[in-house]
Amino acid sequence: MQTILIEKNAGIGRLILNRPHRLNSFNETLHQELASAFHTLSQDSEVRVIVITGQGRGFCAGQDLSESSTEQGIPLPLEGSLERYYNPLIQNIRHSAKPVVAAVNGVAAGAGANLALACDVVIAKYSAQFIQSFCNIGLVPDAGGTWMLPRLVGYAKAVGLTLLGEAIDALEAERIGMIWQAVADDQFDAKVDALCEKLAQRPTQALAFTKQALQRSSEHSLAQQLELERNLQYFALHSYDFKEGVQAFKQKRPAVFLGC
Ligand code: T3D
Repeated sequence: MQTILIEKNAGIGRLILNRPHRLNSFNETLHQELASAFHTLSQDSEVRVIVITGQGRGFCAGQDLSESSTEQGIPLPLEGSLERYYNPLIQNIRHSAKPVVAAVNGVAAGAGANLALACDVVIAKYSAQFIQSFCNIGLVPDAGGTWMLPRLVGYAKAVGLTLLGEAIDALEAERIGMIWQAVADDQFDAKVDALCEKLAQRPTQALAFTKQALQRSSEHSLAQQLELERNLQYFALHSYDFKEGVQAFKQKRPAVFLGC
């Protein structure tokens, strides 16, 4: 792979966007390689958590604006890039049976910001910034931003962020509920590792059901949601990890979950 580094260790699959000279913005190759690498880690039974992060000082600056120009220098929309790349990627992250962590090491702009927000847990360096920069170049937020933002931060903040296109830092993003946690730059790597190690040892199947339940809740009535919880719990109650969890509780020892 030219634009993605893949690391795998102790149940953690790490995808590192690797175009640091362009702040890891998406060109055709990165789109293709990220889709393929995400699929590979999703299918790998040894991987129980997937982490997406960036190489260098940026997380991801959205679509690469330098590569999509006509001879006249007018930006050419990547024909079909939403259908071909962004939309399936966001769906695959949301529906992944594994927890997906965005480790936001630096600026996340445009579709790069919304890539992070599509992940289940977002942890960011204090120095990282989130920018809904679409309006700064005459575009509409995409990659799921208009769906996720109002759900995360409410309409007032979502509309302010997307109409003004201003940067907010990680502490502010945490304060308004847009991300899970902001951490000091010098503690970032250790905190990301600790978070991922913990997630990799959780009951993976129950976590997948939990994601499913939370994501369906906004389109459900209470009655529908109660029924969904009951159905998912039926499967969880028959899992190895439930038996192990209860046994470990009774024996006063830490549970060793296998994710099944
Ligand atoms: O159909 C479709 O394709 C539609 C899909 C759209 C999806 C989108 O994501 S649209 C939004 C695209 N992204 C942006 O508009 C963000 C553009 N970048 C910026 O606004 C700024 O670079 C940042 C705020 C992200 C960071 O600013 P700063 O000052 O920290 O860094 P910089 O100096 O601007 O950037 C460093 C380098 O990265 C620079 O290259 P250079 O001058 O050192 O050779 C810059 O040109 C390059 N870079 C940054 N973002 C992009 C980029 N190159 C190409 N595309 C970028 N998006």
